[in-house]
Amino acid sequence: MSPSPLVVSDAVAAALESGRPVVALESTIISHGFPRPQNLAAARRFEQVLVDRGVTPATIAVVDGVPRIGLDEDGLTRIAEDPAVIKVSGRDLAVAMVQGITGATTVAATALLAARAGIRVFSTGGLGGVHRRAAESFDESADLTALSRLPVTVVSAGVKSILDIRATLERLETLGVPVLGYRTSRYPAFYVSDSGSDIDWRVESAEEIAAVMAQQDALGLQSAVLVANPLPPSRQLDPGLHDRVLADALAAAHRERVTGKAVTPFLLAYFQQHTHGASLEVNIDIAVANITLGAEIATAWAQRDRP
Ligand code: PSU
Ligand code: MN
Repeated sequence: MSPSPLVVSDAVAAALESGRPVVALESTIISHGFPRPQNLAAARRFEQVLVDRGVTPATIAVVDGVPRIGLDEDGLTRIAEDPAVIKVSGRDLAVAMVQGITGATTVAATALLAARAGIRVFSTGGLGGVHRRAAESFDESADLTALSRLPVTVVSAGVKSILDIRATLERLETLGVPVLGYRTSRYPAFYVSDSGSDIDWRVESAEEIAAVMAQQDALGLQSAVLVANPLPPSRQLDPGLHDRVLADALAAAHRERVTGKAVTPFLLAYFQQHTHGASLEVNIDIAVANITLGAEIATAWAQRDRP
């Protein structure tokens, strides 16, 4: 076997080495999820939320062809500010490395690199999933199959209603990925706290989630554990506004024949433009809440090893 091509930052390597908590963060949310220039401030804030809780942040991206686990200030700035940064999923990683590309990693690629580096907890905003009309387009995010084979716990606020949420939950069932509602029995729909779909498992604490991770390992299961963390209803996006913009966004994507990996960024950008900043604020709230819960899970996980 050739040596690992990953470059793990000194801070992340030291934390992993000594069994201290680490949380992975994705970078597509920075490059393609949030608008410039707010995205750089958001990326820094996400890392600070972890630092404040004694957890080491590992923001993951490919910089000049190097998969980096833990970005320095220069790397973070490039991902946020350079419009040439592309979106890199798992299948793009090897080519991006050969061609020296700078790319932001999706949930699929981030989970893959986190798992290879030995990081067990990863917080993000929303996951990719099955798109509406997938029966015709076959558009299902590679996030789902990636999560079926990577032992990482992923905290999200569910998937956005730009997707077919019921179909996404069905696929996760088929793929053998456990979905745990954090203090809820309903799957959240990102901007809105309740998608209307039930989930089978409700958990009450970070310790309980860490215990589930330990039993997954004990059983030799290699899939992710998904933790669904809804925003409190008082902080969700106005449902009327949400439904209007959603319908327009889907119609625009259809009309403009957006396909492939451009679909998700197109819908996210449309949503942001047409809610006039309201969605941005909710989006940041969601990410911060998921990172906070990720910090608790990583801390509970680290404590299991040292009684
Ligand atoms: N959904 C969101 N915000 C995001 C994404 C999805 O609400 O930022 C990003 C994530 O990086 C996710 C990716 O992994 O889009 C999924 O893209 P695709 O549908 O092309 O697989
Ligand atoms: Mn797709």
